[in-house]
Amino acid sequence: MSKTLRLILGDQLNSSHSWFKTVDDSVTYIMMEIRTETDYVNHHIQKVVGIFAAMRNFKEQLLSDNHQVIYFNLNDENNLQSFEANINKVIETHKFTNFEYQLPDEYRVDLDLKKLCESLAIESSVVDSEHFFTTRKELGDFFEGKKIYLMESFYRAMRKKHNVLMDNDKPVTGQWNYDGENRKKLPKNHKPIAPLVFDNDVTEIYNEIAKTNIKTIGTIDAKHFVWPTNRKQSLDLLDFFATECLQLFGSYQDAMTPNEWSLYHSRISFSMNIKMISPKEVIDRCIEEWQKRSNEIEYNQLEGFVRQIIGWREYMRGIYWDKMPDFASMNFFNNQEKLPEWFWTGKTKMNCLKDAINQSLQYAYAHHIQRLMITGNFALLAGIHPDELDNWYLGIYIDAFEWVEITNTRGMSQFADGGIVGTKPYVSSASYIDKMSHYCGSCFYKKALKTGEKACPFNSLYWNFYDRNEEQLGKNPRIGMMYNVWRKMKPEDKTALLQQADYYLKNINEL
Ligand code: FAD
Ligand code: DLZ
Ligand code: SF4
Repeated sequence: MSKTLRLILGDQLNSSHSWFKTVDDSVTYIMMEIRTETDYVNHHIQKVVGIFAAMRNFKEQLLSDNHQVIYFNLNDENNLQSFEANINKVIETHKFTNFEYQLPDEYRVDLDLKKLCESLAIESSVVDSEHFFTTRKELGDFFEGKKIYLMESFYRAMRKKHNVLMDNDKPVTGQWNYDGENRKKLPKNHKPIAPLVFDNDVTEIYNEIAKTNIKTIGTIDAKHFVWPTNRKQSLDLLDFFATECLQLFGSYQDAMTPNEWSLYHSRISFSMNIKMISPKEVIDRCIEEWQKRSNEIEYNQLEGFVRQIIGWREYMRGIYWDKMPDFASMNFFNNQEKLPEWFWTGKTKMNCLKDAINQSLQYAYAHHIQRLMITGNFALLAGIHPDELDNWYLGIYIDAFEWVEITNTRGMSQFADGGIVGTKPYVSSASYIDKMSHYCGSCFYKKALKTGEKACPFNSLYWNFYDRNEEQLGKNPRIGMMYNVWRKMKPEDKTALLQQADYYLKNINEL
């Protein structure tokens, strides 16, 4: 009789997968909490706990649906701590005749599992994870022969192909993209909605991790864990977003303000990335809400959100599979510096960075503009090595998985890919940060000062960045204006800015 073993990874908790449509006595699922996955980077404690909690809940669901499951807890005596070792052992012990797995999202795991299958004496096969709108190859095929991979053209093709917000082959309102309307600062006295958080008691898992020497970062309130750990909570979070946040999502998508960690963002990335819900469910729910309340929810709010999911998210995944493994070592500016120590502690006088880093340590979350225009912006200006940044972003965020982390970090944020993801680097001086946030008013540094003890570091580092990288960027038509300003600046002003930047870079740990 044939006996099949099916692997479910920690980010493959997709209860709608066709694997689970029937209960089959000849099939056993295998899931494992293992050191190769907890240790490939220093993860935030909430990320490890969150994934284990969600994995254990998923296992319970499978069992209650009468599926057979072999589950390795982290500290189980017989846990051999890697996919390969556990699978080999289980196949041998239980005499499985077939091994099956779902396409993993990470290049490293993809290679490992292919290698494992080649070494197995039994039959093996791989199936789709049935989560994304696109296949791994689809974006590469779409842009075949093109040097620039324009997100907007991919996004429009996705809208057409999946008939999202379309009126035959035209966008439903006649306009594809409403990004121009989505860049508002929060009004000074505006109190954003309190985020929906959950109250999961995860002390048992936390204690099990604490018994090991797994290195983690950040803090956790294990009795009241705020992130969704099952499908029901993920759907509740989506519902909360659709009913309470969507109406202001687009407007304040780029806004930042102290001590407000999520504003009108959905915080749905963790649930989606470990596949407790699908991107289709997410956009369908939001479109349904907009259709019900189109007098309250303006179209631009909805379009902005849909674009993030079927545009940016699928685009990043496509870039990942098209450009890996080369992408992981790209370093266009040849940046070599180490991350300042305060990236790990939040102890800096720079208010914007202090807030973004402290909330990341506290919640394992920062929203997009904090990641891009605060931490990412500073790191690029300071010439930090992209490897250091990948480790930081991959570790600290609960939603961080390499396919979407590295493309955002190395690509969008650090321009280390030389312009595959973005057409120009996302850098700014204090003026942009002040335009979009309420950080500068109460900062030790002064946003308007370029030199001197209290000068905002972003100002001199900004010009230093352009000066340092003129060879790589000078001919970029989207940046020409900045170089004109720089070239026209008085030589003594330029020298003062470069000296100030040099001082800050040499004393980066004291900022
Ligand atoms: P919302 O603002 O509510 O947006 C809705 C959804 O759109 C998100 O859940 C996400 O699935 C999708 N989305 C939005 N922007 C992007 C984007 N640029 N790329 C892919 N999907 C997007 N996202 C991750 O999921 N994992 C990561 O590891 C990750 N690392 C990042 C690193 C850097 C340096 C930057 C600049 C961005 C990164 N992002 C990453 C993208 C984005 O910041 C997060 O998806 C978003 O902040 C998640 O919070 P949210 O669910 O509240 O998003
Ligand atoms: C991120 C993570 C962690 C911390 N631990 C595990 C684990 O113990 N077992 C597991 O199956 N998956 C874990 N994951 C998620 C994996 O890293 C993820 O499935 C792969 O990187 C493939 O994307
Ligand atoms: Fe950040 Fe500079 Fe503003 Fe301070 S003054 S909050 S360092 S941008």
